[in-house]
Amino acid sequence: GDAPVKDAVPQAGKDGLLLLRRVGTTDPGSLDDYRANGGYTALRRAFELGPAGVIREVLESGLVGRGGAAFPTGRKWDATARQPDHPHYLVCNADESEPGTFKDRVIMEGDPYALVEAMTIAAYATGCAKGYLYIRGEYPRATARLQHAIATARSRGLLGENILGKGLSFDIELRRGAGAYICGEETAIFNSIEGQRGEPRSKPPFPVEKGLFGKPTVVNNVETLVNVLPILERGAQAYAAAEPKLFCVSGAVERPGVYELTFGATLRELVELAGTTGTTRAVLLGGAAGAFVTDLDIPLTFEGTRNAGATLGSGVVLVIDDTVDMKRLLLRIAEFFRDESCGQCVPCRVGTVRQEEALHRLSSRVDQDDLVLLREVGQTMRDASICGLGQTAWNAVESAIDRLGVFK
Ligand code: L3W
Ligand code: SF4
Repeated sequence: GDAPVKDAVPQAGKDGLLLLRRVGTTDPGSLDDYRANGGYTALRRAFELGPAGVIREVLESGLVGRGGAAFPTGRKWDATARQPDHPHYLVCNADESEPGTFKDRVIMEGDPYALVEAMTIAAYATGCAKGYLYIRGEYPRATARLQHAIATARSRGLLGENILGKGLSFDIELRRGAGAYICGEETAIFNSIEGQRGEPRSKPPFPVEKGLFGKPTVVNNVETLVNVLPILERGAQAYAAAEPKLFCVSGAVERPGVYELTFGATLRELVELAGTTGTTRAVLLGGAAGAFVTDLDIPLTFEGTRNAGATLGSGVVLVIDDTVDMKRLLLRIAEFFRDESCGQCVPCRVGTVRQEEALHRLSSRVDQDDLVLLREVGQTMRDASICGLGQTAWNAVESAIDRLGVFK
C-alpha cells in the first residue's frame, strides 16, 4: 500500500515559532497535552477581560485577516458584537483552496485544539452561540483530528453549556466542502451551509450585518483565529512587536513547506531560508489570485507587497526558476479560474473562458490583437465581477506580461 503521509514540520525564521510552537511537539489527539503546553490560558484570560476587553485587545493588536483580504479582525468582531439582531453566528473559513496554500492544514492537523479554543474566544467576544467550521473536503486528516478535538472539548466542559463554569454557551459544528474553490468565498460558504448552491452573494450587506441565515456573522480564516491566542496570552502590544505570519513556500526551492516568520522579513530572506534550486526568475505571491514579482527585496508585509503591485494574499510564495515554462503556467492558471468560476455573473463566466482562449492562441503565436483583448477582458473581470474570483482572475496573467515580458 501507500506509505503513510508524515505530518508536516513547520520551519522557523530567526525569531522561532510562536503560532506553530505546538505543531510537531505536542500530541494533536491529547487535550491534556494541549493544556500542559499553554492551551486554554487564552480563554481564561478572555473571561477576565470580558467580551469588550477581548475586542479591545484584538483591535489594539492590529490583527488583520489572513485569508487574503487583510480586513481588520477587531473591526469585524466589534461590528458583529454591536448588532441587535440575534442569534449571531461564527464561521471559521477552513476551505483553504487557493492554489499553493497549505498553512491552515498544518495548524488544523498539528494543533487542532488551538482552533477550537480560538473559536470559543471569538464566540465569547462577539456573542455567538453557534460556530461552523467549514473545512475543505480534501483534508480528511485535519477533519478527523478536529472532530476528535471538538468531541473531547465538549466532553470536558470546554464546549457546550456553561463553559468552564463561566456561563458561556457555545458549540461547533463541522461542515465539509465538496471541492469547489468558490466555496471559500465567505457568502458562498453561507449558501453551502444553508443547503443552497455555493454561489457568492453581492456585498453589501456585509456578513457582520446579514450573514449566515440572514443573521450577523463573523467569518474568519483559521490562521486569523489562532493569532488571537498569543494576542491574549502576551497582550496586544507585545504581540504587535513581533507579529507572526505564515508563508506557504513551494516551487523551485530545496525545502518547501510552511514557514513562520515575524512581519518585516524580506522575500529574499524567506527564499534563501528555503534554499533556491536554480536561478530565481520570479515569485508568484498570493497564489493564483496573486501576482508575479521579480524584486526579492520587498518586505513581506501587507503594505510592502501592495506597494510592489502584488498581494500577500493567503501567504503563497511560489518560486519560479528559469526552467519554468511561463506560458504553460499562465494557461494552467487561466484553466483553473475558468473551471472554478461559479458562472453566476457574465464578466467572470465569459471572461475566464475568453482569457483562456486568448492565452491558448498566444502560446503558439504572439498576436498584438490578442494581447489587447486579454487586457480588456481582464480589466472587465476586475471591475465588474461580483466576487474575488472574477476580480482577481487576471492578476497573475497581467503581472507576467508586464513584469516578466511573457509574449514579448
Ligand atoms: C464589515 C465592511 N466587514 C469588508 C469584510 C468582508 C470579508 C473581509 C474582506 O476576499 C480575497 C482576495 C484574495 N464592514 C467590510 C467588511 N468586510 N468590508 O472583510 O473582504 P473583501 O471583500 O475585501 O474580500 P474577500 O472577498 O473576503 C478576497 C483571496 O480572497 N482569494 C482567495 C483566498 C483563498 C484563501 C485560502 O485558500 N486560504 O484564503 C481570492 O480571491 O487574496 O484578496 O470578511 O466581509 N465595510
Ligand atoms: Fe461566480 Fe465568478 Fe461571478 Fe464570483 S465573479 S460570482 S465566481 S461568476
